[in-house]
Amino acid sequence: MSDLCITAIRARAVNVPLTYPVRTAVGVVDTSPLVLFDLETNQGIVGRSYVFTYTPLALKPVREMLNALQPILVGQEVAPYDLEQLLQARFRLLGNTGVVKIACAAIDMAAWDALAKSRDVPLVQLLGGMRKPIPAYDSHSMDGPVIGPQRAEKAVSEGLRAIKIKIGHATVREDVASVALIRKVIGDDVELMVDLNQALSVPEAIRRGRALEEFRLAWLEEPVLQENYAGFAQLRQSLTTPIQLGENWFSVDDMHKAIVAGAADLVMPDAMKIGGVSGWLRASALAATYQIPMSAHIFEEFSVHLMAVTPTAHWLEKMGLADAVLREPLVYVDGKAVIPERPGAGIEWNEEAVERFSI
Ligand code: SMN
Ligand code: MG
Repeated sequence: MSDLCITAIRARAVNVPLTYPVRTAVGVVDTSPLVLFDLETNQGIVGRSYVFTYTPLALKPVREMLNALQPILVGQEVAPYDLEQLLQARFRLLGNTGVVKIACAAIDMAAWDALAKSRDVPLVQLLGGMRKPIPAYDSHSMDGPVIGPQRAEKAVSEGLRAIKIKIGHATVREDVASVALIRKVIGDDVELMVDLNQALSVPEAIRRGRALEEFRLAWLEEPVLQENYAGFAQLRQSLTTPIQLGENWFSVDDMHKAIVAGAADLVMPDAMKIGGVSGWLRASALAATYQIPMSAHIFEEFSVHLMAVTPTAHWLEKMGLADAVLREPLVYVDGKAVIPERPGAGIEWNEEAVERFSI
């Protein structure tokens, strides 16, 4: 019987400024809305995680969803598997998706963090892996012809060996111009991915994909609505550039349905939406079964540990959405993320910044 038990939880909502807004084909994410979650235990160990709500409109609902779970969580053992089963059963009628799933993922990540801290080891070690460098790509946006090249040049000068940009402009000409410009800046030895954030119809995605074949892209990410698995499968038949999706799967079941529908050359679950550490581990087993390369979507502080125990690990996404409220943001050397030696995932809040950005 583990003697590590939950004594309290704390959920704080912050709206963090971003050096670069995340400009996507379907909207701009101007700030980084985060709910910071602390899981306090009877041993004085505090599990920490954060969730990203994409829009400040969802900050209070997610924070209140987490706070509402305090009566259920206090007294429970810090056993991530059993906590997940308890919460899944509790929300079976409402549905384990959306705000509920996001809140449960925050709890799962914080529980695994606390468990690793109670063993005084980095999360990767608790999961049976070793600290190793994890290849990362720098994630940019629809940054335009001036900022785009500047960001790309800076990233390459810092050692990144892969860059993602967002496209999905009004015309194929603009998309081609945008990709051509960055390919020219980074050269042929740096990988280039593009993210269309679900903006196109299938016929238009085929047109764009064909127009972009010459640039040897590492992947086309979410070219069409992420639920349109048949459309993804059609794109895979029509194009040679690998098709990537996964950040919007709210369960491993969604991932399995996409794979079975032939939608994915590559997969990139989101550590929050897929269900935290527990959900990620099941997703990584599924990707391994089908031998599909598996990348991470944002949440780099947990994902860096998880990628080290992912059999088909591909790329980590470097985006720094929480850097402003972290005491020690993730470190990257020669284009690879360094898994911290600190116990757990390594997340500690910069309390002055948390205070400053609290809503
Ligand atoms: C993305 C990430 C974070 C906010 C909005 C969009 C994007 C990605 O889909 O894959 O980086
Ligand atoms: Mg994306």
